[in-house]
Amino acid sequence: TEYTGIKMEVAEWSPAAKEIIGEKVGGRKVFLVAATLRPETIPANMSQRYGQTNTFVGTAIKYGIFAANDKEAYLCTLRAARNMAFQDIITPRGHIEQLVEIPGSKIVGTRINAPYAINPQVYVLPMDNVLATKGTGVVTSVPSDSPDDYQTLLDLRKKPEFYGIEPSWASIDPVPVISTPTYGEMTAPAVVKQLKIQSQKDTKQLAEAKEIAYKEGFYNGTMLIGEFKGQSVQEAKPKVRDAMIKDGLAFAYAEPEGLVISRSA
Ligand code: ZZB
Repeated sequence: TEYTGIKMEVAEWSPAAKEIIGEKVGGRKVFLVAATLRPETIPANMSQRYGQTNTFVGTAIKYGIFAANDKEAYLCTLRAARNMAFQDIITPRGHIEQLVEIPGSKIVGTRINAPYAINPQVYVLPMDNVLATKGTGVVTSVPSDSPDDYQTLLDLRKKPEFYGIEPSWASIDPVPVISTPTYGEMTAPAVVKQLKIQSQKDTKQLAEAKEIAYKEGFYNGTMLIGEFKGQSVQEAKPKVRDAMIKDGLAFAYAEPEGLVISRSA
């Protein structure tokens, strides 16, 4: 599977994370790295990143902060860091240096850097259905186009105390990025409604919703925003990806096929 790894610089750690991390990352900048198959939903340049309203981690998942080089460190699962070390993302090749081990539950409440015009304060929030065995274990949230992200955002807003978050952390509304003929400018909310999905626990229906949203976005979607506004998703997708990679905001991240376990499996 060919993902795009999205780099999101930490602006301020949660108090719990701060305590664990201390001085252990040295002078390195730390980035959460999210793996996505839909880079076109978060078109970014140096000053803006559209679509993203927050980032998700799994509270029961163990993460690490790994030195990428002398200046940067990446927060992801150990499994992902190992893969990165064989793709020249983490150097030297094949070698990983874990600076910190940290449970997902402690990362919640961390704020990521958003020098973006639209969403200035983007928080790390908990999601039940994050798989430790896929991608980096960090998921960038695009509730306009991802049914899982949209439903999780609704759950968090309904029960912030239960999920251990401040209501304000989940206050950013979905931002329209792609329009589709069948579902309009908010594909994920429309599909969630159509399938009568009630919570994150409706995993079967969510898998179906994801399938629908993927297909509709890819084959019939048009970009509403950013440099490639007006173009079809099929056309814009590789261009958005290449532009973000060129600007140093993302990198190509692949996973060996046999090791990928899909969430719907
Ligand atoms: C942003 C985004 C925007 C995504 C969207 C999807 C959609 P798949 O197809 O099952 O391989 N993801 C990545 N890693 C994980 C993980 N460890 N656990 C759970 N979910 C994860 O799923 C790949 C997508 O699932 C990725 O692309 C990521 O969310 C999430 F508008 O990134 B995506 C219709 C989907 N729309």
